[in-house]
Amino acid sequence: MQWDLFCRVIDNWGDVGFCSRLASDLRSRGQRVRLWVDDPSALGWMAPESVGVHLWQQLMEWPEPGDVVIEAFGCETPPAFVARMVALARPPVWINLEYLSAEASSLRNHGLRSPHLTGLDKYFYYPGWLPGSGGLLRESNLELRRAQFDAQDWLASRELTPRRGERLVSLFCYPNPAMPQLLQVMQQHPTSLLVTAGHASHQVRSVLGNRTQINGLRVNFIPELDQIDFDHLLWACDVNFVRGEDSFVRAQWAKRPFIWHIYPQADRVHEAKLRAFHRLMEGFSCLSPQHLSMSLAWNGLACDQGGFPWPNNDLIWQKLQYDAASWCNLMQKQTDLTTGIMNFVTSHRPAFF
Ligand code: TRH
Repeated sequence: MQWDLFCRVIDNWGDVGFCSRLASDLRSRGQRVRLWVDDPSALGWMAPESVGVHLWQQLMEWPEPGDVVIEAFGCETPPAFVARMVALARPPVWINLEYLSAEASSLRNHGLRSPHLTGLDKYFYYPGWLPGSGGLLRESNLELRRAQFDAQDWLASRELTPRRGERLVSLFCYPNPAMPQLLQVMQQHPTSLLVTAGHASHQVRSVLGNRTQINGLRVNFIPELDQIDFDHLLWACDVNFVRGEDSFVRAQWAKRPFIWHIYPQADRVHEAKLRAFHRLMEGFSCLSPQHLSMSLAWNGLACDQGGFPWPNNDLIWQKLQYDAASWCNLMQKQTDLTTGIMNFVTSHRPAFF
């Protein structure tokens, strides 16, 4: 089938990062995909191999719509394209692919039909963790790739091999007021910190200045990685700080303890989202108190304003590792998003498969 996937870059890298992953996953399953993006610049380093990317401009001649149209994150399909959809004898399946959330409303609204004023139907598709949700992006070969990955080689080739006794931590985040506390506590526990490009490195530099080693903390600034290598980074580290949506999901597939910096929204909407995710993990007995304390502290939601609650005990870290692996194993059993969306399209236009 021919898919048209629309993506507007609101900010940061997640919108286009997620869409490009979805497009290539669909392609790997034999689908044809046109990815329409208003700002594809980040793909240059994030997904240099990506094909079928088209610049979405204000005024343009649209081709005939394909069999499926997806507007990612409510980005409104361009009206001129919708007009072409309406004119087709057999209009495409039209999907509004929403943000990921563990809130109950996502599960309730998943798959709902929304009649559009043109007479077409649009369907809400909500990614998620539970059966009955739209699933999470997970390529069919992901587990095999991860199993075959040699972390020691990968780290050595980048001169990032940790020293004996060091905990290897990756850091990807938004501007975060808890940064000084985190860097402070890491000085007390042997840590090799791999800081990603962008906000994380700007902040670490502003706290530490030119220093890259203070007491037990060693810092390496790493360049922008493509998405394949970003996975490698997450698989190689003992603990991953991630943010937004896409890196958050990738960290869950890494089977390593992760701390999520949720995208901050007005009126603390993000707090409800974060707590809903905590409840979900708790429901599967995969959330230890230490994970919860770190998550709340990192997201500015802890009542205790003391130091960062970094566990200082190896047994606790073993438990965090066990939880992360159990969580991944459980979630891997769920239907992935690409399969889910293809099934969804099948059931809404049965004649196509
Ligand atoms: O960049 P993000 O914050 O993106 C999004 C958007 O801001 C979006 O508008 C918002 O609604 C959403 O967050 C919640 O975080 P995310 O989603 O983790 O996307 C980051 C992408 O960048 C992800 O695809 C991984 C990729 N990446 C690399 O490929 N290489 C790198 O070196 C780094 C640091 C990231």
